[in-house]
Amino acid sequence: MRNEGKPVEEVLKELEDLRTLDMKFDEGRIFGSMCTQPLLQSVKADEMYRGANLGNPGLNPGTLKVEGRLIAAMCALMHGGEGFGHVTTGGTESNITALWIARKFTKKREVIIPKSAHFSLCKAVDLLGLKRYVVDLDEMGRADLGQIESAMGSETAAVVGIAGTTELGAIDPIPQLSEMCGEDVFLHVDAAFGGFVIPFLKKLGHDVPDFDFSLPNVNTISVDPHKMGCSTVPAGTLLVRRKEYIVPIEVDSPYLTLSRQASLSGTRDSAAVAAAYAAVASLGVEGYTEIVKGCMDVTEYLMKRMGELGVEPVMEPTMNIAAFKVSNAQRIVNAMEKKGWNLSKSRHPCALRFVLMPHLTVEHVGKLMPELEATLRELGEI
Ligand code: 0PR
Repeated sequence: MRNEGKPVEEVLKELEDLRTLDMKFDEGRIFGSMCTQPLLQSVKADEMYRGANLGNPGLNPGTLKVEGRLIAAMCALMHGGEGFGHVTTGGTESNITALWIARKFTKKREVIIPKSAHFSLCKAVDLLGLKRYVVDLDEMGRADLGQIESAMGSETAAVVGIAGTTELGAIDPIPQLSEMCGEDVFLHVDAAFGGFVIPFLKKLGHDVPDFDFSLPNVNTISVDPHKMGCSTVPAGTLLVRRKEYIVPIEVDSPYLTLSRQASLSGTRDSAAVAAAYAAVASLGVEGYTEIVKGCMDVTEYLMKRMGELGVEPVMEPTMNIAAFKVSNAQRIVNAMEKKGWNLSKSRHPCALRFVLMPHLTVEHVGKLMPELEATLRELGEI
């Protein structure tokens, strides 16, 4: 730190200049992110609640009520009755907390995780000293049930199912996992992405499996408002079926206004909590269904355009994530980056991946395609 501070205007100008280096969602060039342009009402709510701290809720009873309303709305969406849980910084913190609960609650240490799992679950396994069994995927990118069954034993603490995998948007067979786990094995569903997609795909008449608390043995679910919830970063939710699951991870926080604390974070960003509530309360099921419909239309359009180039999809997309068979996805991603486009790749299988988030339109895909086609030709992919 400098001894003498700079004039505020100078610092703000410096920040403004650096910000111009960042890609912006509304420019329509980001096709590889699971975040999106936050809704205006979320941005406003974010500003309104900046500085409030849910780590010390006694000082912020209003903010605490907002969190309660958000969790109640999320639990209702997940068919969770009264519903419990809290807001986290995102899927990573929710996944770590869920496996922490599972370890404490079952007093066991083995977890079964599909190969498609987000790397946050590797962090969770490492931090919590768990033993991990990784199971393969079927041709639709879903966890192999046979392998899960064989891996399950008397020391299994938890099975993780993914409802909307990061790379392909696949949905694991959660109804079957719920049956297999019964009451003894903890079932955590990572719906960080899919939690704000699958319920609305259902409304649109898509044939998608159940994945939430409507299944009797789903214990915890993570769903992120800062992904398809269209709210500001950082906001995830960890939803739990029963309040008693939280008790084993609570610690005494005697010098705060609330004597017990269950969240991994201490001081907690509250602006994003209000922002998430603003999104959820104002959009409702109808609003999100419209958004998901828009994303699926854009996905379909991309599928059509890629089909015209003769590039095959890895599978028919289940949600607004599409992946295509190419021989070297990384080279394409790098070449497109030089041209100012953000694409991404998937590992299982290695493919060119697109996430068609709400900031993208058919027109954006239309602008992308000639440059992508040229790149694919330059690299000998087509
Ligand atoms: N679970 C799933 C299924 C996820 O896809 C992700 C993140 C997480 C958990 C972890 O969530 P947080 O990153 O909120 O802790 N998936 C994206 C990824 O790592 C996150 C992302 C978002 C990446 C925006 C890039 C980006 O621009 O690919």
